[in-house]
Amino acid sequence: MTGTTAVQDPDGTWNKVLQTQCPFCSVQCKAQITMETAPSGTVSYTVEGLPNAASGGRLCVKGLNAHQHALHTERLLQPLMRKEGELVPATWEEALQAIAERFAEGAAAYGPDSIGVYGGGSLTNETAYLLGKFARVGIGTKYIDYNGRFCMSAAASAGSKTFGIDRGLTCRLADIPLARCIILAGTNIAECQPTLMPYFNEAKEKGAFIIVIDPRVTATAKMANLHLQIRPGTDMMLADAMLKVMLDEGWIDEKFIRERTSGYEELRSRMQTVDLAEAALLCGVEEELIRKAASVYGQAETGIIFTARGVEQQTDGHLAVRAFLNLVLASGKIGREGCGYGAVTGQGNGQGGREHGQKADQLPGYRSIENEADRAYTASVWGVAPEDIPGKGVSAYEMMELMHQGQIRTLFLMGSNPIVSNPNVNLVKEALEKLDFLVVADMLLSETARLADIVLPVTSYLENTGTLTNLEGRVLLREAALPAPGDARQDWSILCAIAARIGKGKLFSYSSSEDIFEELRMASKGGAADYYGITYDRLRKEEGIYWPCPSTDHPGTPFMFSAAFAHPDGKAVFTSLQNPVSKEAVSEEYPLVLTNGRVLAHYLTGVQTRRSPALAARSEANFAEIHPDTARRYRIEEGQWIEIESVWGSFSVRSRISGHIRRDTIFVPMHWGGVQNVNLATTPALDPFCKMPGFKVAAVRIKRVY
Ligand SMILES: Nc1nc2c(c(=O)[nH]1)N[C@H]1C(S)=C(S)[C@@H](COP(=O)(O)OP(=O)(O)OC[C@H]3O[C@@H](n4cnc5c(=O)[nH]c(N)nc54)[C@H](O)[C@@H]3O)O[C@H]1N2
Ligand SMILES: Nc1nc2c(c(=O)[nH]1)N[C@H]1C(S)=C(S)[C@@H](COP(=O)(O)OP(=O)(O)OC[C@H]3O[C@@H](n4cnc5c(=O)[nH]c(N)nc54)[C@H](O)[C@@H]3O)O[C@H]1N2
Ligand code: SF4
Ligand SMILES: [Mo]
Repeated sequence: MTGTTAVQDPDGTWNKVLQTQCPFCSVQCKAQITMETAPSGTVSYTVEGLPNAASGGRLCVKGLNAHQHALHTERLLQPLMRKEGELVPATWEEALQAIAERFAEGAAAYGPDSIGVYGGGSLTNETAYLLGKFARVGIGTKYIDYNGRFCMSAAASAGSKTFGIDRGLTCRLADIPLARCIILAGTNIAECQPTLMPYFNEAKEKGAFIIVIDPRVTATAKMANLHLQIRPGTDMMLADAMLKVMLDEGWIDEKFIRERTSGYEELRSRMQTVDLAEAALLCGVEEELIRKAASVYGQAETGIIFTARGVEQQTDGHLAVRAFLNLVLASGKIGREGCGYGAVTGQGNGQGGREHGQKADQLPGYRSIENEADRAYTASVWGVAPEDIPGKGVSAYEMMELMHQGQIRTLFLMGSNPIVSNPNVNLVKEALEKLDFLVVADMLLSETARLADIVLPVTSYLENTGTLTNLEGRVLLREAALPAPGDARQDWSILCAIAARIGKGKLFSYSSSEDIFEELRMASKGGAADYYGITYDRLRKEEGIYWPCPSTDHPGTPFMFSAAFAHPDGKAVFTSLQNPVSKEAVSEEYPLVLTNGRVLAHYLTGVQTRRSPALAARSEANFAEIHPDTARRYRIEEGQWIEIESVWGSFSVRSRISGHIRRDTIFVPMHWGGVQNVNLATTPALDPFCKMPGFKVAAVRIKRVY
């Protein structure tokens, strides 16, 4: 029944089979939900995976229970407006009118740049595209950015600089079992993309050597042949040390370096300054193990390196990824079967969400807002003058700083919960509270929505149609399976309705998400992320198409760089840069390193998964993973409340004592807000190249709470 929306049977019961796609991580597994109404009137839901190229029909526990939040009684069914301090139900008419008036007042008093727009990587390509257009030529503000800044910016910028294009996986998932050596650096695939595990298990069965780099013995590390239990924040040094060994031993591909890369000589001379023993000491990993990793990867015939947020959410995230890409290039392990690099994308549309204009400096199709030709092309598609498109804005966290300083006074937020997910939450909370006017579009009352002046109810994954691009770069169509509940509306239609009220209706007159996609195709045509050849009809028939896809008879591009890289000279670029920013260092006062991440059953700030009873039951509350020796030193017992404090702030969670973590490190999941929010203690320092916050390293002290 793909393509149609289920409706209730005439007798008021539901007996339907819905075809959909999991709303959570970047694998984007396809699923089928069977709804059956019992004689008592209770509707039951049975969820199964549907065959698809990425997950092969598998679903993880989140996918199996995703419908529970979408069908939750707390779903927002009508707009809410703040009256006398309380959020109370309102009509769309009232809400839209108030938004139009307040936007107009704000723009008249302080200029359009006093209005900020903040998006997310869960939004469909159509909505992400439209949100960028809405900010630039609907409102006329330069201030738009999105939560992918915290997720993809280090790897995306590293891929663009190195290869000339940013697509998460340069090869196919099917190349994983063909690799003889796999490096998983700061990625916990077993919990974060669980349905991909069979690819790695198959590789292992075929004799691949798997190296995991993580401060913890994660479920992913358990499958490793070699686990480098690194001190958080030192990945760049580790990759450099591996490269040093590879150069010294001659485990490099000189022909590949000569023909397909540039920048090698500078890198070679910088490598002379790398001291292996010193690097081993700083990384907290034995020198012998670094040599072993370099020897296996350097000498393997094929190999793939994956990085994710452990390496990337650092103040040197951009260069740390590039240090791993130096290894890929030096050994010539890219552009051929069983080889490549993968930045393991996070959110459902983490890949597509970073291509079509939600980023502060970006226009659709990965065009640049600072390039004259790109501006002129986008303007021609939008039917505006190039000078009507504002210049580049600032990154997500910097927008919070501008709110705090009173420069951004109104915020339109769609698809994010920044009061939990930004670093240095104490400042972010103050920033959001200082706003003159906050509008939040969400399906549930998130922690941030609770602060809003207006909350707009949106459709969930079960009820909206649009495309999402998974971690492979494969564009997938997810069609609405149920009608919108109550007065909830599609994200894109909300943007059109506001645009109409602020006098920009002509630029936003779409009747369906397909209509928007047709414009996106044109807007991306000829850009780095070229979707021109992709149509809804093709997506229905072909079950997904890899971009770039420049014409309707082009098959799409599953595998990249076999002949050339995307820079004008066709070469990939080594880096020999050093980061000017130093990391938060431990001291006598703050002696431990706090890092953070995810658990299997929850998704991001938990707004959705904490409302799913089956998922909430698996992980009820937040915790701090702490080594038994460290716990003993602070007289902390299992399950005890502890306070964790950095110079930025403190939070409280229960202890979970485990020998699976380094003695100098504490790990806390990011899925909880309020007093349990790890971001109360994370640093606002940003990577100078990509503005990624240094989430994964904070110097802290801990104490038991009596
Ligand atoms: N279950 C679940 N799955 C998810 C999500 C979720 O919230 N829950 N979110 C999705 C999203 S948006 C994203 S971005 C991805 C994230 O996917 P991942 O990046 O895999 O997830 P994290 O747990 O943040 O970090 C990965 C690992 O990095 C380690 N780490 C911490 N500091 C360092 C360090 O300095 N160096 C190294 N090498 N490792 C370090 C952590 O111990 C952790 O095991 O997952 C996606 N999938
Ligand atoms: N300390 C620490 N902080 C982190 C991270 C970390 O590893 N450590 N990871 C960072 C990363 S990688 C990410 S991706 C961010 C994510 O952090 P957030 O941007 O806060 O992401 P979510 O928790 O998914 O919040 C999404 C909100 O949008 C709503 N939503 C979901 N789908 C839709 C939709 O289609 N339309 C609309 N309008 N709303 C929708 C949800 O109900 C939810 O309230 O967190 C970052 N913060
Ligand atoms: S969370 Fe990811 S791996 Fe799990 S079912 Fe959803 S898309 Fe698949
Ligand atoms: Mo993410």
